[in-house]
Amino acid sequence: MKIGIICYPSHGGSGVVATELGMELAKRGHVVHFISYQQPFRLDRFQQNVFYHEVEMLAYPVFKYPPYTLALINTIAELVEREGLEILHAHYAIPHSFCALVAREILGARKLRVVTTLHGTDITLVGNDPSFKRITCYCIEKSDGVTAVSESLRSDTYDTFGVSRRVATIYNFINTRRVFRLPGTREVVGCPAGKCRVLAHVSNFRPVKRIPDVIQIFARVRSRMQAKLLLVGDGVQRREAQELADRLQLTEDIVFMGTQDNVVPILSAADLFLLPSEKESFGLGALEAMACKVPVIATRTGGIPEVVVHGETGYLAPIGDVESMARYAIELLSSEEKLRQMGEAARRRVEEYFDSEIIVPQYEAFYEEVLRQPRQ
Ligand code: GMT
Repeated sequence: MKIGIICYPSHGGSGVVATELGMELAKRGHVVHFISYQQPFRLDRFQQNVFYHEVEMLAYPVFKYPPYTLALINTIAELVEREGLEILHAHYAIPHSFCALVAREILGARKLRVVTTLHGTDITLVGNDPSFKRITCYCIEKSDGVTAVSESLRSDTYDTFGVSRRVATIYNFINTRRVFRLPGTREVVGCPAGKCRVLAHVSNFRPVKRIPDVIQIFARVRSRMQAKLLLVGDGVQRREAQELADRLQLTEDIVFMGTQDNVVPILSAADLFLLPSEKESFGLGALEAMACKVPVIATRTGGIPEVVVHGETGYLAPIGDVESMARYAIELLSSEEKLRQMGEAARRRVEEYFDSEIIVPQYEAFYEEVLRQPRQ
């Protein structure tokens, strides 16, 4: 198949999933064209069947807001015509799905099919906002195929938009042959195994991630044992997080690592992963940690319970219940055997349910089904 993938290029779950999917599809012989304003950071362009097209935009003083979406529509339309694309796969409804649909309309391309993957905040925050709700609803109704990354997001989509069309759940995935716990990265962190525990959190530091809760949980753990917290990512809550770390006199023990392209060496140094989010349609960071044999302590929200099994691959607690999450963390970090068992169970769960070998064929089957159906 000839597939166009439209995604965000920056550090964020939807862009990562889109990029990994495109590269896996290319390995399976499909021709994949990525379209974005910047090269997706995980994209390896030196690969057969992989192409990248940057959206070019005229900067003109009359534009108060640069009309990126129009330039994106134009790029998509040109590419569909030039390369004979059969599928446009938009990751994140706003604006990607809408742009794909308009490009198709401009071309009058009868055979072209538009698939939209909903990732989370495009439904629960952005799409739900009155300023985008009608357009998001239109995208869901008019796409030829719609997928959501968890059952929870699928049901949120029905509840929020009252749509009657089919939304398929296709979970996020990891290539477990490439992502696994690396030896020897603990030394880099300066926290010797057996003497000091390492906790990690990876996110975009937005309010939904509840970064202050991450720090409060860590503060309780640190009052009971030698430990370090690795905070990977950047965003609006970073300053607040730094101030809280200073106030709690944890500056020495919390490492702000900033945005990182490759989180595997960092996760490989960790004993425990924290994800106390307010909303989380899936929690790709938790899945990456589990692939590195790191148990997860998270909130019982959105799609997290579909990923993390309470008592088996980690622990779940209500949103904001810092005390319970800290109690679970202390209990787990106090037992080498329990940590090892849960880490192994976490890895097994990723291999059994979320491996690219299981999930990517589901996308291929979905494309084939959509190509067979009459246009929406
Ligand atoms: O919130 C983020 O981390 C970014 C956001 C995105 O679109 O890049 O993540 C959403 O999509 C990820 C990939 O499908 C999911 O793993 C995240 O759970 C989801 N974030 C939220 O629902 C808040």
